[in-house]
Amino acid sequence: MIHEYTHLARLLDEAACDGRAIPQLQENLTLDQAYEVQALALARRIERGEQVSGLKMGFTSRAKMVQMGIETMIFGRITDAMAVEEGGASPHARYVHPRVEPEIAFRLGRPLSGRITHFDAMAAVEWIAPAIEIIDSRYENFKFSLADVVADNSSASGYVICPAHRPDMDISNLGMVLSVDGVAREIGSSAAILGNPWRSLVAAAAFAERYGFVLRAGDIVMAGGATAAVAVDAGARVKLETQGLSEIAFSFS
Ligand code: OOG
Ligand code: MG
Repeated sequence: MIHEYTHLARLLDEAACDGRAIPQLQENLTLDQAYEVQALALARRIERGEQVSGLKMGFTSRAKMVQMGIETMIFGRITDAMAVEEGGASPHARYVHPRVEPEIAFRLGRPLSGRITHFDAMAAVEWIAPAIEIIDSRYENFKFSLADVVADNSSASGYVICPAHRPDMDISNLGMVLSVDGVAREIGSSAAILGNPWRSLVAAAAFAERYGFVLRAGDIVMAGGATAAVAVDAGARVKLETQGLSEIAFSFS
């Protein structure tokens, strides 16, 4: 079995490296087995010199669940190699079929793991920021089962974050407008993220304990898309405006 998971991790990792789609897995993996594949694929990134920079939550909003037909909250791991500079550009050819989504990110000043309260979460955060996540499924046609997407690191692929805001500001219901080439494509609120994005950080800490790792000081936690994700073409400029927070943008080259 372990041998087989290593094989699946290699398939997914190579597809991510090449920006090339693969068929959905035909394996009937359990959720725990899928997270095992995810961890093995992450180990390959680490072997290549990438450093884990945190965690991304998935399916924390109704809009995302409806768009992808999955109702279970999931996570993936992000690395330094996935960071895209705010105002910068990311090569479209690096991805299979990238989509962007509006998120809120937390940067931890202290480690977090296990059953924590909203207040524990707030006390551990150094800064918060608006974030654009670039998701990219390694599966053909962006179609997957729950186990497939978890094995594929929950489509983690890129993220844009910057600049930071104080963690004591109220982020429970901030308007968010995601635009592509100057046209508003998705309009929503941070309240769509589990009713309040802080709940996503609480859930992330529980995942960390459940799957045997710790969210460390310095790690970034992405709370999950507040709206459906938007497919983007090469050359597109993506902008996120979040009420009360700074505007962020980047382009696909
Ligand atoms: C899976 C990742 C979900 C989110 O914010 O909900 C996600 C996908 O939709 O491909 O990143
Ligand atoms: Mg996301």
